[in-house]
Amino acid sequence: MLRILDSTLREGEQTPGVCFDVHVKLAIAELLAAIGVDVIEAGHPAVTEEIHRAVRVLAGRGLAPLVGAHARSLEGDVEMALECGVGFLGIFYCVSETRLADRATDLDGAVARITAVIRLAKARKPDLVVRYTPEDAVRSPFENVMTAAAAACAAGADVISIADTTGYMIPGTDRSMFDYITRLRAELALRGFQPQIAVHCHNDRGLALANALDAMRAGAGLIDASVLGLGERAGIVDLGTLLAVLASDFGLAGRWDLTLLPELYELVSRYARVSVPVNLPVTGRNAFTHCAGVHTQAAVRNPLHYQSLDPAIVGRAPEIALDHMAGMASLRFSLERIGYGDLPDELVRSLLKRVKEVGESGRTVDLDELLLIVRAALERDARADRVERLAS
Ligand code: HCA
Ligand code: CU
Repeated sequence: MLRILDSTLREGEQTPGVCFDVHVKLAIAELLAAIGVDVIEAGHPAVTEEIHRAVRVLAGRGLAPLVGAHARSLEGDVEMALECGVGFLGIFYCVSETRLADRATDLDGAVARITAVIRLAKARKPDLVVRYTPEDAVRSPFENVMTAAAAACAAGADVISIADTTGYMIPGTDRSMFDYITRLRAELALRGFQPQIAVHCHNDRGLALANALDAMRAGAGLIDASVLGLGERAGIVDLGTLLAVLASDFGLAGRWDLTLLPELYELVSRYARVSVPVNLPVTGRNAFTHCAGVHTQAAVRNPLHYQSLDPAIVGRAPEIALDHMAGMASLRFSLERIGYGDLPDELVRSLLKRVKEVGESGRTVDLDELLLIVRAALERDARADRVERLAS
């Protein structure tokens, strides 16, 4: 069964300037649990005391998802994570020659360290789910990744995560995540190991989601994501988009409560002080808003003309924007929504002119402002009528 790991509280907190208070982390974790993610990566306890405390609080909360800690391949980090009472532990260590040389070690040294901490963790808590991530796996020599991954499995790791740490992979090329995971699984199986494969895709080239889906197609069973795609540099896979695509296009409708996504995004956006881009798929303000006259005319009849994703899956509805692109259809649609569905054509045309003028100043007219425009026009007409009557 496909599982989702949310890393908003770990990778997401690596966004410059982002730091959530413990009570905010708790609220985020509760929403993630209600949505139905499988693992919440709560933080790296060795980084600060506050993170240590937050991981402990979250792990002790009895949430349905597994609560996980991130740890370097150091006994001290692992001890600290275990102290927090987590059910999931992610350890990482690089395996590329240049990175190993930087650390004054070699592959044997890396393997010794990785296996020692995995054995320690498993000995202390046998039911702990342990993930080993060869950092920057996809740019490291494949044989090194294999050696470290196989050794990690032999030491008791349950999950091997393939990290595209720099967002390097491109579907359909010789840097394909599908090919990578397929080969990794086959070679691990030849050595007698069938761990769960996770994937952690960075978005430096805007391809994180495409690569994650590619990995899934090759049999990866755990996908990392974060709210707003928060994370180092361009971040990772956006959770909302991932879940909406899985629900609507991969037969997983009903698996998650996606109607809670807007609330989750508002919460994270507010406390991360990172706004939700208006054009972010699924949760962005404009994600289901039709604008140009030609589009709205068709969309008013049938939203599917210009929509392939159903907004109802996240509890939203199609919307119509009124700006300089507006046409009679979009205006009539909006007038109906404010109780003025029966105005004569001539008046609607003059309202449209006014709406377009406002639009030209670079604004959209929302329904509240439309009401003001209608009232002003009706008063103007009433005044004109009075003047005419007085004159006759
Ligand atoms: C990091 C790097 C990491 C680790 C992923 C993992 C990456 O911030 O430590 O441990 O699974 O992208 O490689 O996020
Ligand atoms: Cu990362």
